[in-house]
Amino acid sequence: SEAVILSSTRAGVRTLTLNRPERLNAANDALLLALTEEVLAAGTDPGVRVVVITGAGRGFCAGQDLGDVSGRDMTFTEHLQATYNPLIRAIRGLDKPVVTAVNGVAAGAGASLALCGDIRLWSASAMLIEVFSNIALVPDSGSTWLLPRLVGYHRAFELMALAERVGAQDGLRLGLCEHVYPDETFAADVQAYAERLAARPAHALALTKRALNAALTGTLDEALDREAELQQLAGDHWEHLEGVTAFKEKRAAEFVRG
Ligand code: T3D
Repeated sequence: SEAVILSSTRAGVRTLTLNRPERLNAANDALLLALTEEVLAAGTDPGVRVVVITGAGRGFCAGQDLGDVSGRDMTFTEHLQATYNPLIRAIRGLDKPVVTAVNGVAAGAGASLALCGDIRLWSASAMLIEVFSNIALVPDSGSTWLLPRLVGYHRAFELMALAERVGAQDGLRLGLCEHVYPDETFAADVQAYAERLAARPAHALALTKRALNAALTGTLDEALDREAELQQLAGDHWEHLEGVTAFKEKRAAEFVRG
């Protein structure tokens, strides 16, 4: 049978495609474990500068495959700790930018996955639903942490309590995505965006991601100290010398080597 995660690489961009289109890419354990493994593998592959996560067919990810839950020999807690949580941690902890390219509906844990990218690109027909309350569950996979940081407590509660459907224009307005592209050109637009990101200084972006993620949970005082430490790592790296030299020579910096 075909792989539940497809992987391809072009111009430093590793694209991971959830591949259960007949189920709108609902996540079973095989898919979650394979995706986590692929994200971590992309992190250590020197040929990869940016990771894109997207879905095959008309959906992005419809969340937990509800056909897989009954008869499971794990508690909910055990299941989340074994599958979704390592995935979300792998993405946020990865030292490379992760773009979530939301090509269609993102529901439940699929919405959490859509939101946890460093850059979120939606197609015009993308839709996000905090669908958990429809089946009387609690939002998981990081949604309770991320969504209120994006839209505030009250809007987050409303979206979660009513499982309202957020379309692309509302997603843009609410800050759930950075850009919306037409369905017809979505894959090409995502690749072009990811290649722009891949041309940026990879080491500096890795430190930036680390600093931002830590800052979201800490104080200004801690952030100032962390910035001072990470700035040393950035400033000592060849990328910094290249950036400054290029500026002085009035040319574009070249951040891709080897
Ligand atoms: O550890 C744990 O297990 C807890 C973790 C929980 C994490 C979660 O994600 S809980 C939330 C689980 N997800 C849902 O409840 C979403 C269920 N799906 C929907 O509400 C709708 O499918 C959508 C709103 C996402 C899309 O609607 P629509 O009308 O565009 O498509 P559809 O016709 O409903 O779905 C197409 C097919 O995909 C259909 O199969 P069929 O009838 O053609 O054979 C449908 O059953 C299937 N599908 C969609 N979502 C799921 C699914 N099959 C299994 N699991 C799904 N989540």
